[in-house]
Amino acid sequence: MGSVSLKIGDGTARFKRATLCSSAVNILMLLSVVTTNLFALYAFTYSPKDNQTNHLLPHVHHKNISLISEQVSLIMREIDSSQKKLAQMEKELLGYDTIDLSRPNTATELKLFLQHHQLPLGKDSRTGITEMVASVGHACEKSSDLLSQYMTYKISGPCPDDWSLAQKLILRGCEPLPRRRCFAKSIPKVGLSPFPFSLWKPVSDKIVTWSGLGCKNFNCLNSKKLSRECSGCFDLVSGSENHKFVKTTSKNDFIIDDVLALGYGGIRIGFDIGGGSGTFAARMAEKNVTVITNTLNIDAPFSEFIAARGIFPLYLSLDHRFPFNDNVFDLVHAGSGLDVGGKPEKLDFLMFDLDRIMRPGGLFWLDNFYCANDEKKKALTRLIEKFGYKKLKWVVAEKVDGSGSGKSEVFLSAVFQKPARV
Ligand SMILES: *[C@@H]1O[C@H](CO)[C@@H](O)[C@H](O)[C@H]1NC(C)=O
Ligand SMILES: CC(=O)N[C@H]1CO[C@H](CO)[C@@H](O)[C@@H]1O
Repeated sequence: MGSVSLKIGDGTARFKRATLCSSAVNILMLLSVVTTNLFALYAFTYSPKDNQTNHLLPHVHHKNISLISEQVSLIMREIDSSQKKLAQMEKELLGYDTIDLSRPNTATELKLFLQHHQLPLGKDSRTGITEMVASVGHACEKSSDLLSQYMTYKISGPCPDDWSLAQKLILRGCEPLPRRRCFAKSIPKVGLSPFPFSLWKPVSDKIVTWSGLGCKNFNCLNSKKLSRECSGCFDLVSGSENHKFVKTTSKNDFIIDDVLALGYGGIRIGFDIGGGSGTFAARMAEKNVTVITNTLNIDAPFSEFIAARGIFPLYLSLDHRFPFNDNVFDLVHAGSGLDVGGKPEKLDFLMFDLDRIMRPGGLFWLDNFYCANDEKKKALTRLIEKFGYKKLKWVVAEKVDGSGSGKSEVFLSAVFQKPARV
């Protein structure tokens, strides 16, 4: 599902490139500091040609104040210009550049959207801002052709049927996307059931978009293993989906009631990453716990399906900082979707962000995390140890691969409690 996709696309590459470049930038920084100091040394030891009067101390003193201030301002200008040069070099090295709107073929709508607007009354005293700036992901610059294609449409007309183009941009790190002034294709959502019946009511093929997808109906999707969290996950009636979290099939499966009991009734809102078709949130909804499911539409209309069940889909890649304030969630649930691939730091950044949005005393439920090898398990364990969580449950178990290969795989399930850090 959504999270799996995060291994695809340019996300990883971007990250790698940035770390590679950082040492080059460090060297540049060092060089710049050394040059600036040498320059300063030179300026202060430099004596003017007409130094016959140097022995007349009071006079010299006067003279040099003006001379020195001249030199100092020269140095300041020099420092300023090298800093600018350095920033430019750093930008080029890291690939973090602002969007070049002067490029030919840049869509007019993009230029309009990104235009800065000065606040009419000057600086706002509460926020300190002086202008309104529209935000768009810096990596959009790398996909400027796709972005301009995305921003080309008839104003107030129907948008092109291009949600998959938008998702492609997001997966390349172009997130957030610019807003558009056109009407997205609308699909009549007929036959939605009232909550809570909606949680387990099969969703009609007719109320979701199939454009840009290989499958054109849910039957087709159910015959595929889309990810570890979703194999047949759109079948809410006859598959294994409706057993999840209420019945166990292995030692790694925890029952929702057991986990909620660990929170002593304090679990009211939660966040699920890699949540497949939203079954975790659905089961939690039955316990009166509101769960937001983070998802993209990778190979399937996850977002629409989850919404049709009457639960909250958050359409956001895992590369994006979560749009929640610190310490808000009572529970975070994640499975193999946590494995974002790439450098270990990538998982670090994700885990720290998940930790940030979880309140002290909140629970982190690691659910059937697939450990491809022992190193993976150790790396995750080491990382989680950094957070000083209290280990409430911990199960490492082998399961025979569901695809029928007979191979056994190692999974880790655990429930941790976030401490109150002071
Ligand atoms: C959920 O809330 C409803 C309405 O307040 C209540 O009737 C029901 O018993 C609650 N369910 C659980 C599992 O707590
Ligand atoms: C105040 C004063 O005498 N300033 C002198 C310092 O030296 C410069 C250059 O040698 C002179 O032009 C200033 O008149």
